[in-house]
Amino acid sequence: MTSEQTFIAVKPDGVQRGLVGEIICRFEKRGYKLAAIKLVTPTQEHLEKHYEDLKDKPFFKGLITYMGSGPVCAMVWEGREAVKVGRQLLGATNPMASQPGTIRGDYAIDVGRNVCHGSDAVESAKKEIDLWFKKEEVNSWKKAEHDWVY
Ligand code: RTP
Repeated sequence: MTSEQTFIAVKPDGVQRGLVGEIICRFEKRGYKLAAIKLVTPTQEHLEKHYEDLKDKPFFKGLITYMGSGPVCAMVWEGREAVKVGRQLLGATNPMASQPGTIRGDYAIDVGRNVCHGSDAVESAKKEIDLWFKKEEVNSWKKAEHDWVY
């Protein structure tokens, strides 16, 4: 089985609204493995790097200000087709077009406050993981074969 990693972030509005647990739950229940997690308030410089592809968009400045307005829960999730399925779990960028049952389709109505971010390709996932995490913060672990519950 080919396994890959994706970068998923709960944006400041998602953290403020107490949706971190719900979002973790959806990835865990789908069968993905949490490889890294931290709460961080990103600097403007960091966000400009993260969103450098969007620097000419009219919403860029507002996006950077909003993303730096409070803590973001940054995560790395691992498993089969994690990038593609991660985007499916999140739903469409514009929540008005997101299907019910997706995170944005269940919890958002505004494209500028769409609760979460997910890498859009394997290559961008690698770049984003390198930007947000130090190597030693990303855990490589196997699900144990022991019974942990007696
Ligand atoms: P994300 O990076 O957050 O996962 O979003 P995405 O790939 O689905 O979409 P992208 O085009 O990269 O846009 C990044 C974020 O910018 C905000 N946005 N605002 N018209 C607007 O006001 C507008 N369009 C995009 C959204 O928060 C989007 O997630």
